[in-house]
Amino acid sequence: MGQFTHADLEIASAYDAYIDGERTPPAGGDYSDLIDPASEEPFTRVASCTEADVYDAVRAARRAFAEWRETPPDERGRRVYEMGRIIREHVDELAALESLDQGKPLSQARSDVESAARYFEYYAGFTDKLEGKSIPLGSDTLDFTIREPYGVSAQITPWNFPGNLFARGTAPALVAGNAVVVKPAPNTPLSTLRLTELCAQVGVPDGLVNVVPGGGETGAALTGHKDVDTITFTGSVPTGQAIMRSAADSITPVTLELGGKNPAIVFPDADLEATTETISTAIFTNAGQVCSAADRALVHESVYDEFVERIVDLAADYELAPGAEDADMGPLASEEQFEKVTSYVDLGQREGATLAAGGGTPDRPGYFVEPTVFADVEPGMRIEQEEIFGPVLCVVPFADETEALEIANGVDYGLVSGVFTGDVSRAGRLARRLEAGNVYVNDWFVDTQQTPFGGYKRSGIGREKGLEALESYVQTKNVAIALEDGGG
Ligand code: TXE
Repeated sequence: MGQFTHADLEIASAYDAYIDGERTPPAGGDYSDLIDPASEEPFTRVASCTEADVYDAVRAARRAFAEWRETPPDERGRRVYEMGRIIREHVDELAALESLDQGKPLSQARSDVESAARYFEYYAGFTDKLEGKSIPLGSDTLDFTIREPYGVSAQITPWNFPGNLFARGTAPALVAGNAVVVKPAPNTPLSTLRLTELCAQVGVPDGLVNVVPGGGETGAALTGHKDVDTITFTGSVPTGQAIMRSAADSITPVTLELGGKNPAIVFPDADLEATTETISTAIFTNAGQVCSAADRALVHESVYDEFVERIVDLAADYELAPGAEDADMGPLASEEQFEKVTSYVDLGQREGATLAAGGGTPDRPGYFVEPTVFADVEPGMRIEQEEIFGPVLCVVPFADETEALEIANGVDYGLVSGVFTGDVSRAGRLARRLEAGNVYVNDWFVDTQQTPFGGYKRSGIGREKGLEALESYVQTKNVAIALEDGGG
């Protein structure tokens, strides 16, 4: 039997919202086209939810929360673990769905879905370990803390890793005892809808996880809803700011993951062959649409020419094809993203950087952009400062460690960074001084379910993944009990 692919999917003519345990047509009756990014053709339609749908979803989540929070923790843990198991049983289908609307190669989609299952498996064991502590106030008071869920968690997810990021937020939210309403990105809702249906099949209250497909207005209706108790958002800085402003009205806590302009710093004592291979994967995976991509290679001037030569060769080897053909790289996820990335390719040339590889758009339908390398990039150029979110690497020379650090930290973002060197002291020194939530040394994408992930500076607030993520989904209550002197 060959690989399960797009052609094996049964695609419906339209997809509804998923509210209170049921596929639910949108109240306003509106659906929008979903576009296949590899052909630019519409292939189905999906509900455009309005405020009325968001209200129904939040109400259903509120009801489910009342039941879920009273479910014994060990039982909740078993249900969440089951979600991981059922996702693994449907990896082929989920991967094909995500590859279809997002555009990524099938095997990359598969690995993302497996990692989604792992979030449920990883967090499931924590339902009965969210312990409080007792605080000694003296013999006349018994004082202790309880960790309690917030209630309804709103999850606004983007289109680069739709299913994976659904799991990254939903699993810890449920484990902490919350119910969830998800608003997926408008162009990539299919894997989220299917994942939600699967998660509902493991014996949990109806309405525990709901999905309201739609665009920014649907998202704003959700994040501005007075009955939403906590918000988790992954996306752009301006939308993160808008969400934070609206959350300020109701003092709703927010976790924001807002992208980056991540530096990979390469010293002369690094293994250049391994380093260039790692950096090419780190910028070209998922066509560069990764918040933790290696956007900027800062390379010591003594190995600069060799670095550029090697990375240009690697970029030229990438094979581009629709996700179903499972080549190295698929198309970008949308026309908007295609316009954005190609305009930055033009801008880089206008700013005076050297286009050393790629830059073109293959003569075929689909939002394909070649793996692109800009050399001679100077600190302060817009292509060096702004998130392009595509397969575009900027290579910047530096003279010494101090200059490298200055360039690395000289952007508004601070998500991840990397140091490539054979000198462990240098790596340790830089790891302390880099303004980023994650530092990789001689490697990239070394984030797992267990490791906290999030941004310094404008890259965000709070942490996803690891035990730290649970902090976004529990609040602490302190209980002080006056003890009467019983005598005796
Ligand atoms: O982002 P938006 P877009 C960056 C990346 C990309 C750029 C634009 O640079 O090129 O953002 O992408 C929902 N209230 N990242 O336009 O607008 C929206 O429907 C509530 C980095 O997709 O931030 C979608 O579900 N929700 C990134 C989600 O927010 C709103 C991942 C993201 O959309 C809303 C994606 C509103 N007012 C893009 N407006 C990362 N950090 O990995 C929109 N949305």
